[in-house]
Amino acid sequence: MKMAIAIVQDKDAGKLLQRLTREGISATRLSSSGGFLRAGNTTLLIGIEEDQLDPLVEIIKQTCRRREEIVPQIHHATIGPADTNIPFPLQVPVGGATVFILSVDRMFKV
Ligand code: 2BA
Repeated sequence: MKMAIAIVQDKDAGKLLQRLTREGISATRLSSSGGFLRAGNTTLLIGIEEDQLDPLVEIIKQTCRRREEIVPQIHHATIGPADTNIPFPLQVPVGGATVFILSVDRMFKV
């Protein structure tokens, strides 16, 4: 058995979970946030048999989109008549999904 940890954008999480449920793939949804943007995202824990991995990857590819996020930055300018803080936007690509696949030694339910 494998454990897929998929970090996806909140905007894609609903559609992805819907597809997984339809395909009979169980997942647990965790609210998370990225260390860089400090914005909310969704982490899915997906316990899955190895032969289901390829269909899982295909579903993730079909449902998670790459987007550009605009992050406001403050630039501290020291030129000009006085020190000035000038806001300027930084464009950061996010997604489609960051996925880790781990081997599971044992899984049980009681
Ligand atoms: P964040 O950490 O908020 O990162 C959002 C996006 O910012 C990243 O998109 C990447 O394009 C950019 N970014 C991240 N760290 C950067 C840095 N040090 N310098 C410049 N740009 C940086 P993605 O790569 O698509 O990542 C989306 C989210 O997936 C991340 O949100 C984080 O929550 C997670 N993630 C990505 N790589 C990871 C890793 N190696 N381990 C754990 N979580 C990861």
